[in-house]
Amino acid sequence: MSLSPDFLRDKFKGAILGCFLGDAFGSGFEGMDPEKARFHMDDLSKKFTRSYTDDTDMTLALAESMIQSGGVNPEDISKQFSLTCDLTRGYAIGTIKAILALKAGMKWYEVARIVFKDGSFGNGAAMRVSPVGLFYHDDLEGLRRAAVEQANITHVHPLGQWGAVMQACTVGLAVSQDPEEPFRKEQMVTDLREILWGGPIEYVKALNKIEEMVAQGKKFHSREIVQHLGNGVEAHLSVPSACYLALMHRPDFCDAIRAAISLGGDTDTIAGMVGAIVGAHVGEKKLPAEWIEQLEDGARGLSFAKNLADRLFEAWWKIHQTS
Ligand code: AR6
Ligand code: MG
Repeated sequence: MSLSPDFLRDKFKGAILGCFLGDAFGSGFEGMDPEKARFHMDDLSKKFTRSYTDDTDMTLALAESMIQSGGVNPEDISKQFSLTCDLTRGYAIGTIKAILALKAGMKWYEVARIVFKDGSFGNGAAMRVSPVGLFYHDDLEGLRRAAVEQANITHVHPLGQWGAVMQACTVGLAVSQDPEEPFRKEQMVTDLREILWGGPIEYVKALNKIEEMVAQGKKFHSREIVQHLGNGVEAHLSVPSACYLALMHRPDFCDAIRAAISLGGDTDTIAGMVGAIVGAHVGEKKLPAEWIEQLEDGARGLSFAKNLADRLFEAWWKIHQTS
């Protein structure tokens, strides 16, 4: 498969804006149960300015660092986190404490066990990882390494690390696919299984379940998806759900985000991860314009995010043109 540079650029923008959209549209539903989330689904058609939360905040910071470093460099990412992360945007305690410690001058490899001695298994390292999926989409081994390296700053627990690997890999596979060509969900599951080989049993079990659900061919009810794959802040109880939903609902972006929100629970993060995957698949041009125009702008808002995605593509292209 060979995609034109213009289409790849569009896919980079699709993933970053897809994450922004899922996060901003999903954040009003956080903590609801699936019934309540579905009951409030009409809120998605109301028009107002939609703000982003920590999911987008960290994604942008990671992308910015990767542009400067030409890839993942934990020391530089940490500097970027301490410089630009806005801790008023819905961050959870493990990541807040880690970033506060970075701001206070601690080294990047010293902060990940401040709150949880065995490290965090939250989905914070997965929710921000789409720039890694984009940048390493043509090198899945490099992608796995980079996903873990960026996770290690805040999430050294294997479940937190491998959740980042699974999400980055799904984004990477989505970038590589031409949406005009037939989409083989089963192949995607096989590729994920390969990259997650050697990881925690929780992800193997989740992939088995996804495979079983995909084979049944039907769209499962949100309550059943929650029961089988989860809707929590834990990486292993949210990343598999996001991957499954993106697989089942692409290429319809709005449909995929609605399905993510209807799970309830960690709606902003699950919708953000779904948005990044589907956006990477279809590209920016296929994202809903009437949703994009509601996104917060300003210093680090919509225009900034678009420009950043463009620059991330340029950084990737620079390396690939000369190699
Ligand atoms: N032991 C017990 N509970 C844990 C552990 C552990 N080792 N690790 C995580 N948790 P955190 P994040 C639970 O705080 O991953 C935002 O809303 C614990 O309840 O490391 O960045 C985002 O939008 C902990 O507070 O932060 C995402 O939804 C929680 O998991 C989410 O938070 C999250 O882990 C990202 O959170
Ligand atoms: Mg969240």
